[in-house]
Amino acid sequence: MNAGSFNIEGALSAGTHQLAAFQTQGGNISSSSTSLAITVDTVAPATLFTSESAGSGKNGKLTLAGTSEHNSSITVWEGSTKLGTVGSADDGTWSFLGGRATDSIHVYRTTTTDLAGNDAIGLNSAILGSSRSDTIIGSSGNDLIVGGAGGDMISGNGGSDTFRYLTTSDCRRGSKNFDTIRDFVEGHDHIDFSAIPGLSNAISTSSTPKSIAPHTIELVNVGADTIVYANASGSNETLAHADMEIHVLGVHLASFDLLL
Ligand SMILES: [Ca+2]
Ligand SMILES: [Ca+2]
Repeated sequence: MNAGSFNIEGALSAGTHQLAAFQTQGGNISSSSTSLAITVDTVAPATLFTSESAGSGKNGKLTLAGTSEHNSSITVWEGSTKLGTVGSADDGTWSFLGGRATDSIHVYRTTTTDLAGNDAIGLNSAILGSSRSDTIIGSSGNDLIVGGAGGDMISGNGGSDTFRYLTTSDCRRGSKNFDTIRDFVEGHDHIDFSAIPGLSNAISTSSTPKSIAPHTIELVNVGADTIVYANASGSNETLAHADMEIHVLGVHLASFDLLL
């Protein structure tokens, strides 16, 4: 130490550290300096898509939203095209507003840099179907998949996938209108109805109901498959007037497979 300055070099582990200095001279110990807080962040940011929408109408804009580490910089990509960069808030949430998405299948990913400069690829991709009947095959990783309107044929293709519905018109009742999910894996995958108001209850049954109670999803076992019917209205609906129909192949769904 000289001229009132000193240097100490050492490695700090990840986390928050409070540093304080004391001076010892001739057996006397000074009082503590003001403490200095240092946060060492060696953890890569974990960014997730939690919602996506192409907007409504011809002027609808792409909206992607999710969670990450707080105050990070999130870049949204479609293939090798950078769509833009957005910052996450103090609570880690973020929302990206893009231009109009063409009426075709889109696949979005993120890369993130946190405040400490750690870089990471996002934990899932966001796949957005067109307004027509699409065949959508997810990545081998985790996907958030919105088929949109039309009777879509959807495969999650491994990973933990979320099949998300934004409105009841994403999968209407009847042939050519309903969606088919081909490879649902219980414990990994979920069907997410949380964006649709009025769906608060799910029941399993092995016989096709004549009518569906208000605000209710019926999970009907048919052979090895489940047919999902939904009534988002406040009154009983006959099966022919169900608001939604989804066929989930090769599995009997339970209420814990759904996000309401
Ligand atoms: Ca579609
Ligand atoms: Ca997947």
